[in-house]
Amino acid sequence: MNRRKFLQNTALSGLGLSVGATALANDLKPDNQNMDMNPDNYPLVIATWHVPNATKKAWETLENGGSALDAVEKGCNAEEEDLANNSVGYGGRPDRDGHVTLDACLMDDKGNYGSVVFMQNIVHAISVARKVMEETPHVLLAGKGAEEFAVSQGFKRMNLLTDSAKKDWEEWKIKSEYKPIINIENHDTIGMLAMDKDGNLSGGCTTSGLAYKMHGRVGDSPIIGSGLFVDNEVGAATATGLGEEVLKTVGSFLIVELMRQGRSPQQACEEAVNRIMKKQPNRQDFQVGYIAVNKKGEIGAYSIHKGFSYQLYQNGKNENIKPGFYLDGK
Ligand code: SD4
Repeated sequence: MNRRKFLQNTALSGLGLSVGATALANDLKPDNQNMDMNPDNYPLVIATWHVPNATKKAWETLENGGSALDAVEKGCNAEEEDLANNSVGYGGRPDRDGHVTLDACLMDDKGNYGSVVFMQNIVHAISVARKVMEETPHVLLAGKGAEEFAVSQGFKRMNLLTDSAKKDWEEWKIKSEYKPIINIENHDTIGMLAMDKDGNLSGGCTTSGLAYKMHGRVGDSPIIGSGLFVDNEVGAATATGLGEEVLKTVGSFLIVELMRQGRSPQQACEEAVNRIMKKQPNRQDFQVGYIAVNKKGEIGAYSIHKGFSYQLYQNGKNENIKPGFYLDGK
């Protein structure tokens, strides 16, 4: 190559580079530039599954002047103390050894995060997570340490294994079939996102995890970026379903980052489910569901299977909605 050609090529590839860099910068640009806020859409509360009491509690908290963080905490508390909910708090199904172990986290509009994992004997795991966030220099406490911290903060110990959950577990033990496959139709880990009247976002997620899991197993729900992620400049997302699959794809963070790059909440939720299914083309025996909201107060939701629903409290209406799902028509 003669010197002239070399210089020409270098100039061209330099040009290519700078054009490429500009395109990349544009691609990565938004945060919430171009994302006009739309006060008609908020305040709002959205949560995984059919949880009208929880969204009502959260909505009332906002109406009474509480923050979005207060709203998700109070909303999630409602499910934690609900005996009819077998996937959260009191009444939650135990692990294979008969222990109810809880995972929970929350995240506020300033990017603060608090979490407890594998905690026993304290019903309001999400409130303990909030104490971790606000009262300690840490973000995540586990097991006995989380329980002892909770007691030091005034939480009362109690046996979370109800008679009916114990009976189900004893029946399960007869066969002890351990398949960590989540029931597709009926589980109700609560992931909740709230937007206050000024458009500020917070989120929370609380669960007793998979029924009859191995003792010590922790799922996606309390892990930042997997079960929950909030970025007040962009939006928020939360997950339910088989936590192992959400963890492997860092689903909630992925959704928020896709929204940052300009995707709608719906497109972002669909892409997060697609990423899971792409890696598991031969497996359809588990459920994952996502919900998301962006700074405009637009909503997205998507799951693998039929059966997932979400609860939306917006403009004074508390509705349960069934979103689209990946296996529709497949
Ligand atoms: C977990 N994601 O521990 C949770 C379970 C769940 O409704 O969502 N259940 O894997």
